[in-house]
Amino acid sequence: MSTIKKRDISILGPDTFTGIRLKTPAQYAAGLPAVKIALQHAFKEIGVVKSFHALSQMNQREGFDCPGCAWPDPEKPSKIGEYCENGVKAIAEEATNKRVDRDFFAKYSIEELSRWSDYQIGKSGRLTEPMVLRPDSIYYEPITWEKAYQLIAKELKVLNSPDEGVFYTSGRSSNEAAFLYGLFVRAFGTNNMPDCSNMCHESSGVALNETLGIGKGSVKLDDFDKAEVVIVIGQNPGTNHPRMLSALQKCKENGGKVISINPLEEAGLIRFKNPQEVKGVLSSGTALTDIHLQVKINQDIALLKLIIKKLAVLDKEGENVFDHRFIETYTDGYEILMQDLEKYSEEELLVHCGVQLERVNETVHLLAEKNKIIICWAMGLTQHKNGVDNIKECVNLLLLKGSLGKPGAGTCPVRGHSNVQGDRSVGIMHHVSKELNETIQKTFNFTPPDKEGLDTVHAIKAMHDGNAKVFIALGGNFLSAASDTLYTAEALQRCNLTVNISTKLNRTHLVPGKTALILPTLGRSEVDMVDGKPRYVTVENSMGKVHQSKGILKPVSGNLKSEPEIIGNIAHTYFSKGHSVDWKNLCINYELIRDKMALVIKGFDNVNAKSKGTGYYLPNNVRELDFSKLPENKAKFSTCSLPDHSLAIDEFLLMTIRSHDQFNTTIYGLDDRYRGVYNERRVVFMNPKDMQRHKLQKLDVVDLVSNYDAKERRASQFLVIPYNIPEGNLASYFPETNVLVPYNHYADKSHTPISKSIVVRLDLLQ
Ligand SMILES: Nc1nc2c(c(=O)[nH]1)N[C@H]1C(S)=C(S)[C@@H](COP(=O)(O)OP(=O)(O)OC[C@H]3O[C@@H](n4cnc5c(=O)[nH]c(N)nc54)[C@H](O)[C@@H]3O)O[C@H]1N2
Ligand SMILES: Nc1nc2c(c(=O)[nH]1)N[C@H]1C(S)=C(S)[C@@H](COP(=O)(O)OP(=O)(O)OC[C@H]3O[C@@H](n4cnc5c(=O)[nH]c(N)nc54)[C@H](O)[C@@H]3O)O[C@H]1N2
Ligand SMILES: [Mo]
Repeated sequence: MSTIKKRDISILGPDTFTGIRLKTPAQYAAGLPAVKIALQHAFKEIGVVKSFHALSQMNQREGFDCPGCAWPDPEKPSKIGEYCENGVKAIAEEATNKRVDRDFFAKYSIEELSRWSDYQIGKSGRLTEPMVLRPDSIYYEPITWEKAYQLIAKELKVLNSPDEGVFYTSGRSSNEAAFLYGLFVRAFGTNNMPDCSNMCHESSGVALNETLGIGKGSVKLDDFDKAEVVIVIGQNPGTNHPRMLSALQKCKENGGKVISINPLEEAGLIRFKNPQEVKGVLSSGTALTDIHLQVKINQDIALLKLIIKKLAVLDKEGENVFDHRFIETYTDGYEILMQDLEKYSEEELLVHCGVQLERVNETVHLLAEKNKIIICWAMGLTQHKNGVDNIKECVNLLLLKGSLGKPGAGTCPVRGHSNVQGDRSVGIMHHVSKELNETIQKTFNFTPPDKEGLDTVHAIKAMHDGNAKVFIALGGNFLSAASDTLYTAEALQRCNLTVNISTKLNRTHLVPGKTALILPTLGRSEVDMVDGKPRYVTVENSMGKVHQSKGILKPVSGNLKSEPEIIGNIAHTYFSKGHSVDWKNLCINYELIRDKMALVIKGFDNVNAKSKGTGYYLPNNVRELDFSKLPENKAKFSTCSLPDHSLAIDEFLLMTIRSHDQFNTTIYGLDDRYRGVYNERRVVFMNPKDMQRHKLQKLDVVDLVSNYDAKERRASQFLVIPYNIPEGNLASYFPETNVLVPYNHYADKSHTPISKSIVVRLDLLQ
């Protein structure tokens, strides 16, 4: 075995402070400050002219889909602009005028770059040409596209089995790119397709599939206009899906109520000043939340059970609270659910969830009278050991109320990345789908593998154990996004080859395998030309609508390739000529890819025509109340246990959340404006009573320490911030705190890391 010189890399980057300033947390979201700050970001990164050019086409019919979150566009996008503060930041980040070119890489070694903060790394600019890092070297050097493809083909060919390859996807890729990638990986011979969804909404997919027969939500955007109640649980839309606030505003204007369930009182859920409206800017805005239930971290099941139990009492008293006709016709398991509830006392549930009884009663009285209810959720529910059950308990409530398959009601898992749902629809998954394999076989004349592949956490272990040796990523920042940063770093470094198809430099590029490649690709906002003609791609939003996206900006470099081209060329080089798929032509002509998607993917028939204009909705059985895919042809009630978090006296539950100035591992800035924290990310939010008990003062410096399976993990140097958060709970930002999350602790069934309920203690630094 050849030995390799160890590179002196900092895995976690600096843990120094940047100069904190604190203000009172905000009492409303958006308004003029949001417009001002958004434009400041854009002007600084891309200049005034390019900013207005880009923003005029973002989320417009002939333009490009925002590369930020997956919230849908209205049927008639606003002419003033259909985007939010964080969408503008996303575009500023992608279209930046700064460049990470060959001179940059000649100047800075990866050892040096690894000592930069994520913020500095991200701000260095866009990647411009393919780069390679050779074994023993600490400098990336230019490489031609052709040589890069050959290098990948060579490393893939020497693997003992296709299962030694890992093919990650992040949810920004188009349907066309993801389809081609999934096809190549299956043709190569493995289902090792971990994707960002494994760390994100996988728990939603599992829970919804098991209970309702589809892993996606059921509501459409205009359901918010008709809803009587919208419950927003475990989600912070003011920061992560700001355009959702307009939907909540409409709901309120039509007489609907909003309930928020969250350990924090997030500004975006308190009040919204809609920057698209004059009155939104000038007036005090719209109050959004009617009832805030300040649940303790991961005690949502206790709270929901308590609400359901109290509703059941009213129902028994003859108040007709549950929709018995719906329950009878469409569901299975009602009696068992009611029996199971008997096991719990109201007092015990109240103590577990930590919510005031008065608030619970208000909620019960509101819900008792309504039957058009939408439940929206995100990472606050999915990233726990019992993430799947959290969502099943939400489904229980909706089923009891008959709140499915009718206007103004249903499930709304609010997706993260702009095309994460589409990537799944077109075949990115580690599970085997017999149906998909059959259509691939029929269309392309090869047999896809029928062995389950590796998801994210198992891919990390396989690389760590030496059972996987080549890592290829279609987007994303695997090292920083995944749990257990130090363990994941070892895993990546043990690979023979790591390949990142990326738009921007990130920490994963700096923690490479023995050899590493960076393949720079076009961003969503850029013109994608072939033979002088622009191409467009398709994406699917959070509500299952497929539509086109066409870039309009000049690419940052003439040496970028589109994602489909890169994948097609890797496949073409790997198979040389001997394969039944015509990779070379397929990757040039997206119409051809879509024609094939139409043959292979359910719901994509005639996608070339149907995706034009405002696009079309994919089939959704819940909207039709068709549960024929499930046993007994019925939707399922579930009995879920209460999570067990018995903490020692010095232990806390930590949730790792996003600040207002980041998109996952991309750090836009150092402010978390709504929570009143400026110019600092190394903070931990703590209840003042806990601070007193632990003799901590504001801005004391602590280490966060987790201890799972007798292994201590440490995130150093965090400033304590007194905050309105339940006792025993802490909050801090990801990715800095990912080092604390053990790779082998994850949600049952979905394997989503437990990033929102990590047991930690605090070490006070003198
Ligand atoms: N600007 C911006 N937009 C984004 C992203 C981004 O980073 N920046 N990321 C995108 C992605 S990939 C995703 S998945 C989404 C993420 O969107 P969110 O899920 O909104 O993101 P988080 O910051 O993880 O927020 C989780 C929320 O859940 C709450 N929470 C935590 N634990 C619990 C709990 O146990 N119970 C309850 N009820 N609440 C809890 C937190 O207080 C917080 O308000 O946003 C997408 N959009
Ligand atoms: N502790 C903790 N960990 C978490 C979470 C948490 O809440 N807490 N959230 C989890 C969630 S919900 C998610 S989704 C994951 C996110 O995991 P990832 O999706 O892997 O991470 P991102 O930070 O979104 O990836 C950013 C990188 O994507 C690349 N990129 C951007 N746009 C494009 C594009 O158009 N094409 C290509 N090819 N590359 C592009 C850029 O190089 C950029 O550096 O993180 C997870 N990790
Ligand atoms: Mo996500």
